[in-house]
Amino acid sequence: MKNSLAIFTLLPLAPSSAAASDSSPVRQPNKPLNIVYIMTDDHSYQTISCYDNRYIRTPNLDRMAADGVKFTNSFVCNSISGPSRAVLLTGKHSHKNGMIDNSTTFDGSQQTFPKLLQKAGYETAIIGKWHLGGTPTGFDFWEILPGQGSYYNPDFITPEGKEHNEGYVTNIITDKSIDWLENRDKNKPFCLLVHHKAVHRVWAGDTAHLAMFEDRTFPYPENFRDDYAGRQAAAEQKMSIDKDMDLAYDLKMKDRTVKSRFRSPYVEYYRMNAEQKKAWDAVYQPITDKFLEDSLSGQELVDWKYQRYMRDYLKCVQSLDENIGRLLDYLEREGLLENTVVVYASDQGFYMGEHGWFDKRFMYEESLRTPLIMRLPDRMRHGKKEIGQMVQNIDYAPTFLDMAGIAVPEDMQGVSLLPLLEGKKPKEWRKSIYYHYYEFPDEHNVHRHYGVRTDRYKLIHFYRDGIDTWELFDLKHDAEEMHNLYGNPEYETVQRELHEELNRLQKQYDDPILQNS
Ligand code: SGN
Ligand code: CA
Repeated sequence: MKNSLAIFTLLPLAPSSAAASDSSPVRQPNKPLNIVYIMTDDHSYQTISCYDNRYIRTPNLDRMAADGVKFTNSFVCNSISGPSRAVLLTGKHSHKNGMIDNSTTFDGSQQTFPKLLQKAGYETAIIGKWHLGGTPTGFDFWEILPGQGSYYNPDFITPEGKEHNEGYVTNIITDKSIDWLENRDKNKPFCLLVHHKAVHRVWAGDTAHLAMFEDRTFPYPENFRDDYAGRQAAAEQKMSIDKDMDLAYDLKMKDRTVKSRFRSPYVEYYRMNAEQKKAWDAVYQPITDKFLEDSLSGQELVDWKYQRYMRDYLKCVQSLDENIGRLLDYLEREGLLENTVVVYASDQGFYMGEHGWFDKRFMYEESLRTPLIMRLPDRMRHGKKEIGQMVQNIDYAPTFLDMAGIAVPEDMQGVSLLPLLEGKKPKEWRKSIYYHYYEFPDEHNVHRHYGVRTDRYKLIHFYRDGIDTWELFDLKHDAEEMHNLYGNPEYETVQRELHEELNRLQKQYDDPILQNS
C-alpha cells in the first residue's frame, strides 16, 4: 500500500480576532444568552451513551445532545486538569497562559473570558473544582474545592473561609449551583461554571449508587493487553491497571492483609459518617471477603481489577448524569432553557482499560479527546445533531464571548464555535490540531510530548528526560494506535507533510519548542 497522498491542504485558520457578527440570529440584543458550563473531571466519552453505548446509559447527557449538538471530534491541548482549566479560561495553549502542568499556579491577573463577560454586564460564578492554585478572579461568586477535593463530606473554600458540607460531592455541587441560580441578580445575564470532582480517582460512588453495576461484566477494549512494541513512552508509563492500580487505595479492599503502596489508602472511608460507612461496608465488605478467599493471581487478577475499576467508575458517572438531570430540570422549570446554552465537557478524556490503562496525559485518542455536548435554546437549533469539525478546548472562551456578543480578543488562540452551531460550514476550518504535554515524571511517568493530529494521521514527539522518539499513526487503519509507522518508507510523504504541519502549528501558536531544535 502506498500512502503518498497529500494529507491536507494547508489552509489558514479563520482569524480568532473576528468580532462577533451582529447579524447572528442566535443573539437577541436585549436578551443576551446565559451560559451554564458543566465540566466533569476525567469523564471518558466511552462512558456517555450518546457517544458509546457499551458500558452505561446516561439519559440526561443524551437528552442534552438530543436538544442540541454533540461534537464528535473534540480535543484538548494538554490532557491534564489544571492546564485544561487554564486553557478554558484563557482560550490559549498552555505555553501562552503559563499553566503547563498541575504544579504550576495560574496567573489570575491575566485576561480570561469570565472577566470579559463581567465587564459586559454578566454575573459570573464558579462552583466546584478549581485546581489552579490561589483563588478565582473574574467571578462574582465562587465556592471551590481545595485541590482535588473529597467525594465525601467535602470542604469548600469560599471568600469567607473554609466551609464543611455533609453529603456526597456531586449532589452538593449541584445543590450549590441551583442555590446560586435561585439567588443571582435576575436583572443580569449570567455565566455559571459547574466544575464537578467526579469521576476523578479514587472513584468513590454515592451511597445511593454503591450497589449498581455489581452484576455487570464489562467487555475488554481490544488493546487491553498491549505489549507497547515500538512505543517507548507507552512502555515506560506507570498507569497500568495491572501494575499501578492499588488494591486498597483504588479498589477499596479494606483489610489489614491487603498490601498498599499508599500510607493512608482509605482516604474517603475515613471521611465518612457512621451511616455512610454502614452503606459502604454493606457493599464492599462482601466483595473484600470474596477477594481474599479467591486469592487471584496473573491474568485473572488483572481481569478482576478491570471489572472493579469499571464498576466503581460507573457508579460515579451515574450520579453525575442524575445531577445533570436535576440541574436541567431546574433550568426548565424556571423557564431559563429558552435563553441558556448548557455546555457539557470533561477536563480531558480517560482510559477505560485501552492499552491496559487508567488515567490520561498521552496524546493517544482516549485522552486527547474529550466529550463536548451543547444543549441549545430552540431558536439556535438547525436540525444538525452532530458536529464533526475538529474543535479544541482553546475554542470555548472565544465561543462564550461570541455568544455574549463580545469581540474575541486578538490574542486568544481558539476560534468561536458559533458558526458551527448556527449550521454554517466554514470553508476555512482547521485541518489539524496541536498538542503539548509537560508533566514528567509526576506519579504516572508519562514523558513530555507534543504533536499534531489531522483527520487521519497523528505525529508525536516524546522528548527530554531520557527519551527522543517519534510516533506516527494511521488512524484509518489503526484506530487503537498500536502500530508506530514512523520511519516506514510507505509513509514517507505522510511523515514529511506531518512534520511540516507540526512546524506550521508551532509557529502559528508561537510555541518556543520547535521540533527540530
Ligand atoms: C492525582 C491522582 C493521579 C492523577 C492526578 C492528576 N492521584 O494526583 O492519578 O493523574 O491527580 O489528575 S490520586 O492518588 O491523588 O488520586 S487531574 O485530573 O487532576 O489532572
Ligand atoms: Ca482531570
